[in-house]
Amino acid sequence: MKKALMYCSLKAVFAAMTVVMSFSFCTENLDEALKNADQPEDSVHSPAFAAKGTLIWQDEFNYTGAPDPAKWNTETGIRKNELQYYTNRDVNRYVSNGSLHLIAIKESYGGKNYTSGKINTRNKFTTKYGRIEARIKLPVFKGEFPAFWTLGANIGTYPWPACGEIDIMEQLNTNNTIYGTTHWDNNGHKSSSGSTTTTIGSWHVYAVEWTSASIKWYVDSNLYKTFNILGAPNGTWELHQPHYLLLNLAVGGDWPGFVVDDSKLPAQMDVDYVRVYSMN
Ligand SMILES: [Ca+2]
Repeated sequence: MKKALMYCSLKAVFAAMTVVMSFSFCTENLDEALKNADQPEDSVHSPAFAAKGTLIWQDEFNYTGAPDPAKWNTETGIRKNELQYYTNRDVNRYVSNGSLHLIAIKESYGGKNYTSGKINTRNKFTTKYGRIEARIKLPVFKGEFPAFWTLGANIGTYPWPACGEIDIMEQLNTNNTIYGTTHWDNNGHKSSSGSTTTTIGSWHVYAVEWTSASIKWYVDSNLYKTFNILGAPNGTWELHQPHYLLLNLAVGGDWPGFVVDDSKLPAQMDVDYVRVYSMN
């Protein structure tokens, strides 16, 4: 048993070394590509990561109109303690010029003073494990609370947090801090979180690499948090179940607070693509 463990650890070390080496090899090209990509271009790929597995799902947003209904649902209505009303109108979520736009607007609607966009892949795409990535340009205004995240597909049977949640990217107000978090249930709500900083108003690839052993959070090639889930320690079984994807731009809430810089609205979160690669 010990020998097997040691072998596994060595294997992990070698795997980690390979990952680090391939990242440093490709980072320069990727950074260069990102630097030259103020406008979203679908020719901008992430070769450092594509080699890690098979592309199993994607939306490159190479069309015009509502988010592809074969891939996405639009969520509508209010969310607890947030200031926006999510609508299914084009003004709040629209695809054009190679990107999805989630747009926060200052307007009275459904009893709220703001509207915005939120989409998900529930009942259309789920994945258990994989590299889940999106290239995103965040808005920069006080009151913003954008997120790229997952929820357990069994949420209908196992209400949050027992369904599990992986927050690939969350950010608050005009802060340069990016948060990566997972939530689960273990006789009550549990969570584990990490953070890093980046230039939020520029394009970045936000990703998790989720395997049966761990969840790793990245901004571009910067690995900033690793969470062990091997053997589902501390009741993390929900992190070994299929999850669906979500993207939204919230305005205000318990976490970002309730002060909004209306002078910056409308403001939009742009998403060049969402791609999912198998990890095995
Ligand atoms: Ca695109």
